[in-house]
Amino acid sequence: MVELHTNATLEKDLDSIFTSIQEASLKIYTILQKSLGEYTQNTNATGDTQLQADVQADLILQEAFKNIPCVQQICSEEQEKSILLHKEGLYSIAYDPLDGSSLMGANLSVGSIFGIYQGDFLPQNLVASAYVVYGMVVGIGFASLLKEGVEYFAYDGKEFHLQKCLRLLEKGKLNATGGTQKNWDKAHKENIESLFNAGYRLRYSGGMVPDLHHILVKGGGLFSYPATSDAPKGKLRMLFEVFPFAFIFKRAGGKAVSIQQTQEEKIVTPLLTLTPKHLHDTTPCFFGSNWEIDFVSK
Ligand code: AHM
Ligand code: MG
Repeated sequence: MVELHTNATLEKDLDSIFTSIQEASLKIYTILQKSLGEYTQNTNATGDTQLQADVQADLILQEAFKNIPCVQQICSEEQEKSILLHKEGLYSIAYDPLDGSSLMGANLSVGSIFGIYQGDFLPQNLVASAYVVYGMVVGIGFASLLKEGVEYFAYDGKEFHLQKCLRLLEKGKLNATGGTQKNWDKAHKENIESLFNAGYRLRYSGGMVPDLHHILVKGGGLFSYPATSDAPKGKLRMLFEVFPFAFIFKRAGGKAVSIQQTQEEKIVTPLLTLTPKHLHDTTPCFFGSNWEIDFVSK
């Protein structure tokens, strides 16, 4: 259980972390504007070939968090192990420096994702999460235990301005369907098909950050990255992608679950109750407004 420090301390600490994320996001955006999505010869801990921009974004964020004394440790999708920064610090930050970077060559939006934990990297310890969308503008979604909803800020060329507080309706209209369709199980196929039959529209760019941001901005829908026959534990990583967005969807008034379908039963688990065994563990994941998550959980 998280023993919450006084709200004033948490507010001050989150403020300095959030300011660093804002500053770092602008540096990363400068790199993206000059990049054509060039690959390096290296692979990361999951075996993905890294782009030059993945490596540069990771270094920018490492440097940014080094300057914040309350950050004890960080771990990045691009690093095999966590890195100790300040022994006396209270927070652990897990981040994906450039999610969806393989889309850069197609000039599609990409993002950064941050989970801010008070204590160790366990979902129950999350006190805040943030995502950055690098699109036509740099936009940042931020949620914490201090406020309801998800604050969305956009950069106007000089500074970040609060645009709106994102909250989900009970039910939406968008359906973002991840994973290779021929490898979905029968139950998942049927659920996705019935949503389309009920009038849901496909919205899937292949970038988790813009796809989930789209659902948050439009007020609801479903994003699914299920277990598939080739990836029974899904693709998306708990610490860097899944937990931060599960926290965000919860703060926005929605739900986030993992679903495992065996021949006998369907096991539905709230994402924020899972325990990763390794930093890079993955899980099937479903994010959405309440109606859609209840529908796929039946
Ligand atoms: P990455 O961290 O290697 O960029 O992969 C994560 C991305 C997510 O942004 C997106 O939701 C997913 O991979 C798309 O995968 P797929 O192409 O299998 O649908
Ligand atoms: Mg990623």
